[in-house]
Amino acid sequence: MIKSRLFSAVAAAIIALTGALVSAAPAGAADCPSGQFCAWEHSDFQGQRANWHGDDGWWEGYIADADSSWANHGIEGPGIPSYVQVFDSAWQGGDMTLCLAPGQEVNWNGVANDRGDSHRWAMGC
Ligand SMILES: [Ca+2]
Ligand SMILES: [Ca+2]
Repeated sequence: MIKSRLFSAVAAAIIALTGALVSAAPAGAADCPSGQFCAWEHSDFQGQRANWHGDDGWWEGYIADADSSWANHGIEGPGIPSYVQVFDSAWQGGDMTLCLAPGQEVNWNGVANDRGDSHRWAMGC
């Protein structure tokens, strides 16, 4: 009887521990849909988010020149452009302020901060 109660307690502890591990989100993972590029108006993936499947030569007013953190959740595969290049001016003009590798998340970048106006998917940086 005592033995079986002890076993139950150990089993319950293991189940609780496993549950905690499964429910914990990956540290620092930005909330950005799979296959998309996301930009936030504030650092640390805060504030309004913009997200795109494809290229955009003219960002919406709320994110243009307001981008402060970024995440590339693009899909990788043969022949698929999975890097993201961000530009200072519309229609992929001006300086490239930032380039993100597939899966890369940038919670702050002083050079690129509040400068983005357009982006495109590319095969590299
Ligand atoms: Ca900003
Ligand atoms: Ca700009």
